[in-house]
Amino acid sequence: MASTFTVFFSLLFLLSIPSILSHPLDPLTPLEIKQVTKIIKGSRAVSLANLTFQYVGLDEPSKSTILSWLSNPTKEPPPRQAFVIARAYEKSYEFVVSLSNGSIISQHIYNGTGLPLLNLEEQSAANDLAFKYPPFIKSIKKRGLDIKDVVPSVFTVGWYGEKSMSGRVVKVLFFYKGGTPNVWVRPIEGIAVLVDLDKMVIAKYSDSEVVPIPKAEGTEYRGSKMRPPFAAETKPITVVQPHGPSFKINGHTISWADWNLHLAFDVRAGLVISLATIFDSIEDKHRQVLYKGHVSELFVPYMDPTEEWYYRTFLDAGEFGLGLSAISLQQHTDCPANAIFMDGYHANQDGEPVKLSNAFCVFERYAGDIAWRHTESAISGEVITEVRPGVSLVVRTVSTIGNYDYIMDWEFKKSGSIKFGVGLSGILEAKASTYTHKKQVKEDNYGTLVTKNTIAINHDHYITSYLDLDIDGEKNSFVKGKMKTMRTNGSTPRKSYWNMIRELVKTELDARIWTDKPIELLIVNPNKFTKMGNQVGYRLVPGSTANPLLLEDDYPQIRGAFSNYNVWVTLYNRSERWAGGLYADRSHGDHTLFTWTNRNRDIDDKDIVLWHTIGFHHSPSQDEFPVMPTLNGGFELRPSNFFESNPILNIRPPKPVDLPRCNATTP
Ligand SMILES: *[C@@H]1O[C@H](CO)[C@@H](O)[C@H](O)[C@H]1NC(C)=O
Ligand SMILES: *[C@@H]1O[C@H](CO)[C@@H](O)[C@H](O)[C@H]1NC(C)=O
Ligand SMILES: *[C@@H]1O[C@H](CO)[C@@H](O)[C@H](O)[C@H]1NC(C)=O
Ligand SMILES: *[C@@H]1O[C@H](CO)[C@@H](O)[C@H](O)[C@H]1NC(C)=O
Ligand SMILES: *[C@@H]1O[C@H](CO)[C@@H](O)[C@H](O)[C@H]1NC(C)=O
Ligand SMILES: *[C@@H]1O[C@H](CO)[C@@H](O)[C@H](O)[C@H]1NC(C)=O
Ligand SMILES: [Cu+2]
Repeated sequence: MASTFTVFFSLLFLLSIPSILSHPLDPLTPLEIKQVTKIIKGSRAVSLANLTFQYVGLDEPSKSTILSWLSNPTKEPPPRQAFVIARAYEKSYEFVVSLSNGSIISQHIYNGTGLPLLNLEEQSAANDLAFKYPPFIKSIKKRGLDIKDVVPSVFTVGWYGEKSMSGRVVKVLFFYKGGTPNVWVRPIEGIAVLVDLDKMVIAKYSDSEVVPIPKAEGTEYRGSKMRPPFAAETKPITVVQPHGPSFKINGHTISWADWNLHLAFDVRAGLVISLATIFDSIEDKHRQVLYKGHVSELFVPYMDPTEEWYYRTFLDAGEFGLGLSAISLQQHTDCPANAIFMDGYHANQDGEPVKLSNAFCVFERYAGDIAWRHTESAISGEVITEVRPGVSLVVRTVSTIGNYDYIMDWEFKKSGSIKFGVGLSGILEAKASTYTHKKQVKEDNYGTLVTKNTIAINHDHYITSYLDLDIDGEKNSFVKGKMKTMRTNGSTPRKSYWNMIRELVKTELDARIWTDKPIELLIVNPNKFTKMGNQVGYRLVPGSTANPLLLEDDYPQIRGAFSNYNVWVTLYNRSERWAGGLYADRSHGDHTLFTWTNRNRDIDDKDIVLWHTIGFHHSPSQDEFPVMPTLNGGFELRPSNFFESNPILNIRPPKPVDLPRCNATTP
């Protein structure tokens, strides 16, 4: 048996040889996922029958290994390894597996607080349980509902101070279809099933109250079902690139204009950008900017403290996975006509590879924007006008986590800027109520009556990004520039002006910042200066800020303590990537960005990581019902004395091209 297995494995190994040509940061291929599963199941480390895979992904080579390989990419890439979290016998097992020789490099049981990502199969199994459970069937009958129209959904339950882990449990809540696909605004209030995921049994059932379900009428959003009056229409519009795109994709590496970067799919982070470098024509070399960037966590606490609502305080990336929740993008709608798509793979509960087609799209964005311009009319006798169109490269992914849709864009500009944009859309999470008009509401109802019997509950979205900037190398520093009001001494008619007071931030605790005051934040290379003597760096232009409003000792805020500030800088540590902890489900907040920084490590002239949170306090409005127009936010990483001068000064003016003309004619 064992030898048969070895032979089979060696065969697999030989078959995987093409992957040796791949980039060391490429995500695991389907064949590699299969190999990982074979190795773990073959090890007899844990009984095969009970093992479920919760996370399977690349175990990245160390930064120094990657950088040394990059300096000579023709040499053999470092050995491929996978990191796995599996559940068996109600314990979380961590494995590091070598794909180059089939051995298990390390294996241990994680016995700390918090639980791994949920997989799709167990969510689906948990959803099914109630439908064979007589008390539930009775509850549905009692409400006069048709069980065929009942739609279940898994909700993670957070942590509320329990000392011991009371099991890997989730709540299954129910919604009603009956005449509309918009189930999220038709909750069956009062019924909740507590499911133990490891045992896959109902641990507790409750039917506490009967609230009429909001009507289906007015909740439809499918175009095919819409009836007049329609909103004003505009004529067709598209982007045409008759000569094809200007980017080149080689495996997972993309080059466009002066940029070079690597894209990977991760079941937890979704899209991971690595090794973004920009070619500097003056220095005549590719310069390092972003070693790695991805969304680290997405914290969404709801503000209704009642029975079946208080626990809705999600850590979406760590509980449901932004990659696992990513959807297949569609051309012309999710992404423009000129987009190119890339697939992603994840392991299912049994460790089998599952393909997600069109997980990302890559496209050049031209929306009539201007990269730079000037009209000079001060010189008599001539008018000079110079304009360069703003074309950028966008990599997009969309994650739909239950009711909400998050559109996430990484945009690279020729000027050296990197922008991250997030768009919030989808369906508001709503509670059924007996109210049909605001004037009936006497007590606190925790949200907005968006239509009859439907209260969309107040909540927050905190989207925290991991930004390992390595500006011209790993050793960087963090500089905080305070804009200070200065009073003049009376020798000028002006009474005041502002001055920039820059200070080097030496430790992690001093690097926790709120960007709600005038402030300039720079990641610089302290060992590199421009010819003018300015420190070479990148500036964070922050996104929408939202100060947390929960008390610091409230349990969701302890778990989501990485939102206590919207900027943090930490010393690089390979295992500190997930702002809410590697084990986010039911976490106790003891492994977060907040706890790591309490070590107050030295961050000056070190390999450092910038963390930035885009926050939204969301008090819903009727305009967002029954589906929400996209709410956008984002931040920019912008060169700051990185180049000697404007890097796109010498971009050539666009030539008149033989594109089909879009002639503006008066109708
Ligand atoms: C493990 O799997 C075996 C065989 O399927 C089953 O009988 C047993 O109940 C499982 N144990 C646990 C703890 O799930
Ligand atoms: C297998 O390869 C890994 C690298 O992936 C290495 O660390 C380990 O020592 C190797 N083990 C054996 C038994 O060759
Ligand atoms: C957890 O693991 C550590 C080290 O592996 C061990 O020292 C400790 O006793 C364990 N704790 C529990 C509660 O099992
Ligand atoms: C006031 O400030 C100006 C400009 O900095 C300086 O030249 C001048 O000497 C100052 N005068 C006094 C009275 O301090
Ligand atoms: C890296 O981070 C982990 C998790 O926070 C921690 O246990 C470990 O001590 C850190 N390593 C160093 C060298 O600080
Ligand atoms: C647009 O205008 C150009 C020149 O003004 C003309 O040659 C072309 O036929 C027009 N195209 C359309 C679709 O009207
Ligand atoms: Cu919202």
